[in-house]
Amino acid sequence: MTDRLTIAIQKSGRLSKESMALLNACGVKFSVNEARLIAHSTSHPIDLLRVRDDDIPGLVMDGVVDLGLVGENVLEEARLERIATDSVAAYQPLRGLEFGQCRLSLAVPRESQYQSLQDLDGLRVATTYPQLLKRYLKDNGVNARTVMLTGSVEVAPRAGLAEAICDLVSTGATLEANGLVEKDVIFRSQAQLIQRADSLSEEKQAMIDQLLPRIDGVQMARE
Ligand code: PRT
Ligand code: ZN
Repeated sequence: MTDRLTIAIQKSGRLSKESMALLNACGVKFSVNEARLIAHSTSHPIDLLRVRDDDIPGLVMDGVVDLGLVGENVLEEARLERIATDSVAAYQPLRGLEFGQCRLSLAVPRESQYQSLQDLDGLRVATTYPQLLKRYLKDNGVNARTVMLTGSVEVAPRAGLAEAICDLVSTGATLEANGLVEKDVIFRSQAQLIQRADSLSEEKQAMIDQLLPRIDGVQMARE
């Protein structure tokens, strides 16, 4: 039996289309059945595992899949969370991919008196990225409380849950629509290709070594 390379990508969301397009452009073809978790490549001994983006770092770090394609924001949050809970947090970064760009920023209501980060002392900040936020606050000596929300972070100030938020921003339209103003950028992100930390079979590693220059070629052609 051939040793099949497994790659985890986001099933449906902002990274899905471009993740599939990148693999396709590298000559790795798939026929995806939307209802299925696994898609077998029709051109290579490669299987795609289509999951929620939040599951991708853990699948790679636990060695359940060989490669993963995920946003650096989700990856770094998961790494910090795993370190905090004494779990295995290692992976090999392979390539920064030129899609999924966004920034994790602190934002406050338009009418807020906010002038500098220190003004958050004693206040509450709502976020989906508690680890990245806590690291930033700690590095800057700010004593704010983190309020963890899994979604709709931008409504937290209006709902009276927090005085500030820390959320992903790309165009800024969501902040604007919710009467919020972006203040500090705490983390810049794009999609990244990662590999599990332990070594793979020669066959699998050879496939990755063949894939990487193709990815570089595709990215160069897009510039
Ligand atoms: O279901 P699953 O868990 O897989 O998906 P998800 O809903 O968690 O993630 P998804 O598909 O929304 O985003 C996947 C990844 O795309 C993120 O982890 C980022 O790496 C990247 N990305 C790039 C973004 C954005 N841009 C982005 N703008 N992720 C989210 N947003 C959201 C943001 O949270 C805010 O609500 O878009 C809104 C802001 O956008 P603007 O343009 O109004 O500023
Ligand atoms: Zn997610």
